[in-house]
Amino acid sequence: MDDKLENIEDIENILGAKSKIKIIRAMINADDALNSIHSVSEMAEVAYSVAYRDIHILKDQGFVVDDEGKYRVNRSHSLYLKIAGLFAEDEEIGAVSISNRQRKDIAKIWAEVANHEKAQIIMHHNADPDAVGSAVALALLLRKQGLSVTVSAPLGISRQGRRVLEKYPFHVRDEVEKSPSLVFIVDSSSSEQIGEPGFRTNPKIILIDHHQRGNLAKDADFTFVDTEAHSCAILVYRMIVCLGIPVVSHAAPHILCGIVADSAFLRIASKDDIDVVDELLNYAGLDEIFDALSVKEDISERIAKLKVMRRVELYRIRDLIIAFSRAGSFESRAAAHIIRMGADVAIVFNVKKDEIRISARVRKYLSSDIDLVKMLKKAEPLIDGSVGGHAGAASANGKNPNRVNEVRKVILKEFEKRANSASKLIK
Ligand SMILES: [Mn+2]
Repeated sequence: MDDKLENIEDIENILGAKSKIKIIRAMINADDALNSIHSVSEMAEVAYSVAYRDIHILKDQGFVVDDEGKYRVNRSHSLYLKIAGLFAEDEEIGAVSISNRQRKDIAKIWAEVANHEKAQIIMHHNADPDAVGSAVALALLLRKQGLSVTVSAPLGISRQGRRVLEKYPFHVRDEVEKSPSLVFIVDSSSSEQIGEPGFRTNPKIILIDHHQRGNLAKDADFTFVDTEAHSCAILVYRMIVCLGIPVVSHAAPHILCGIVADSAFLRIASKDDIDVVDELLNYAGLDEIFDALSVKEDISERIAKLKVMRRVELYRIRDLIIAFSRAGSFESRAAAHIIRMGADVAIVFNVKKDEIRISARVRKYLSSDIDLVKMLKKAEPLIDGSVGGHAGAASANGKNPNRVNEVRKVILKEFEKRANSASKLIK
């Protein structure tokens, strides 16, 4: 056993899958070890030393010694082998580049997954194609690993999301499991977005998301969050590719729907998005995906948008046009619509009896300059709620709907400070 181990197969042959579980656990727990391991041979050395030290434990676990004195175990590839594979690859895996930090996040998540037989996946309110696509692709991935999986949208699915599910059918429930042991939350940053699931158990929570970190990132046991990613679906794709689990051909349409929808039909796609789309187009046609994502606006949505336009109140600060309005529904689409009509910033309030939702958008070229999440955070205490989203498209949900005028003032003040100039109401 003095020979230098050269690859994963060698490690497997000599140590067997069970010891790898221990090795990976040890590696995951020892931050330094994990961060310093860059190559297969380095990993093999760690594996070798752990195995050597723990031979008696390995024997207890059912390992057998063969004629040549090598330790073997009658067990085929396990999930841990997949995790081990994570650290055996170069920086680039397939069409995705992934940092050591992210590999470690994925490894931790999958080491936890291995402790469970069931998983519950939850999407945010009015789930969009990225939430749906991420949840379904993740469900397929977990099922491939032998878990029984429930996907739920407790606060409803958007029309576009429903259309994706019609075209690429997958059973999504309204209700969440009451006693799950493992819960995945996808494409959401704050607990307001998923409602109160009312679990009777205290499940392990895993968050996969691409929004700025909110309270869910703090509360989750494990996170895989990349705020640079344009979609959550591409994060699920990275997991699939990194783990080498053969599910891409089935998950491809759902992942594509998420990437295409969240990149505004590829208009704001990154090179990473394009590379992954290119790869996934081996399994589904782009015309098919565009068709799955195209929904005609229904009459209630068109009326809502037109009413929002009627209620617009405009302010000007230097060359910036800021529009405030109110909507009874579709507030985020209404805000996007106001931007298309010519405003630089649109903030739409949906004021209910004991709840308020705020949706904010900024013109694309300004989003590197204006951070709407930071702006809305100033209003957080006024609405007794929380803010989520991205610099260019953010939203807030709160329990106090009575201080809309103050919220508007606070937001205008922020813009005035920034521009060093006062706002003027445009009549
Ligand atoms: Mn998304």
